[in-house]
Amino acid sequence: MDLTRSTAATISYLASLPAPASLPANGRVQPTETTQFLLDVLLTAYKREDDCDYHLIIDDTAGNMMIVEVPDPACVDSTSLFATEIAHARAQFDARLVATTSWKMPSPPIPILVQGVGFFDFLHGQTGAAPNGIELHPVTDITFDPPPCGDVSGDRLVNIGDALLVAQFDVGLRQCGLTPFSHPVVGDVNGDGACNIGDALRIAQCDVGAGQLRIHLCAVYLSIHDVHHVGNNHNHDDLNDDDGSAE
Ligand SMILES: [Ca+2]
Ligand SMILES: [Ca+2]
Repeated sequence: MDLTRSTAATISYLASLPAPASLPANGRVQPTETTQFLLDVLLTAYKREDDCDYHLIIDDTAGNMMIVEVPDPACVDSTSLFATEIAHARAQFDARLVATTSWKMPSPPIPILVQGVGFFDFLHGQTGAAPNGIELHPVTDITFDPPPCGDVSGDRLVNIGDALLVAQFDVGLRQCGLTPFSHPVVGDVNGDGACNIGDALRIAQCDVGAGQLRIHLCAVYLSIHDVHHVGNNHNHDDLNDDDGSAE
């Protein structure tokens, strides 16, 4: 599987996927368990499990929650496909929070962009589990307090400066991931999987009060040096779509 790509999703979408009739003890069920997803959510609770994984409960503020797991790199085989990403995500978490064997519930919940690989767990009464047992496991990247949708410059303001950066990117004068185009993840404000003049115009419209950005439209991941279409889940809700319709 390609860990440089991820698919923007929502908890409600993932929770709507039918769990496989039987879960293999080893191996991953395609396509969900071989897909890296990106969720724009709130972190509501976390703890360190006995197996040293961090068990995180995430919430979409619409009544849906699910579990994402941040494994312990010490317990991961160095030959694992995910070894580098697991160590990275664990370090990101540890830099911000301290997980212990007691539940901690941040108040208010913390906005996060969390990326990880789909995984259907056996339902055994886990706190925070989705009805179908879907998790992100392992988590491969976690960004706390992500910049607002449209804020590609990272100054937490969405204005004409961001529109100009996106326009410069569109004509090849800027590269994703390089300062000040530091937050390409929030550049695709219309959620079509590309970062281009359409997004620049949308941001400019918002700056003059002629449009509005919906925060979840930005949950399309652009890898550091690449821009690509990352699949779609538009038929499940309109969070990633741009036409405003409830499909
Ligand atoms: Ca900005
Ligand atoms: Ca776009």
